[in-house]
Amino acid sequence: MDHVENEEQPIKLVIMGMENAGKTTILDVLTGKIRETPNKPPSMNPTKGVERSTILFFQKETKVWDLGGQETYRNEYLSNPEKYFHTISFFFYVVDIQDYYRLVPSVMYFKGIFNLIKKYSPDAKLIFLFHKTDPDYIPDDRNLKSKFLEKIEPGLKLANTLYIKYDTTIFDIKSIKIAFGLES
Ligand SMILES: Nc1nc2c(ncn2[C@@H]2O[C@H](COP(=O)(O)OP(=O)(O)OP(=O)(O)O)[C@@H](O)[C@H]2O)c(=O)[nH]1
Ligand SMILES: [Mg+2]
Repeated sequence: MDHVENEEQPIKLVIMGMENAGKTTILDVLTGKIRETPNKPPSMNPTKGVERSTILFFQKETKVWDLGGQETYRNEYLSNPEKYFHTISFFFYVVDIQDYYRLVPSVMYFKGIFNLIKKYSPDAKLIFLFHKTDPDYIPDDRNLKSKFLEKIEPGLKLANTLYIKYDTTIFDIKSIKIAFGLES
């Protein structure tokens, strides 16, 4: 009986990353607010704290927590982890591959979060979205995706944690749908 009840609990999916990384834009594709590939980046407002929505994720009703990434909010999540990091099934971490300035803070933020996920939701699946991989973006010698992975991989290995990664961009909404299993 307990087992059946557990299965009926709604799934919790959390999406985090630095401010301006593109989290809410990504979710707008999944909730159908953005239906077609735009020709310029959509105008967005920073998310204030946590915004919750519901999506179908692998045919299951899933509660999505979009955790706004501005500094005040980041500090709040890390200071009160028991409010945010419990019972997570899927954890998406978004990295803006065009944002050189925020790469190191993003690595630090992820490391802090990762320890808390290990503590509060050790079975959560970990997915990285290397976002703003726009078709016309030329990475030059500052390949932020490999720099980010280089910095976090040792910690993941040490904790025996596997992960999945996707390149995504709002200029190809299929890339976002693929990352969330809506298209193949
Ligand atoms: N070039 C480019 N810009 C994007 C892409 N996705 C989102 N943006 C832009 O990035 C900016 C920030 O997007 P948001 O979705 O608000 O970012 P966020 O991660 O939710 O930010 P917070 O709510 O502050 O944590 C907006 O101007 C978007 O239009 C993308 O794939 N490529
Ligand atoms: Mg947002």
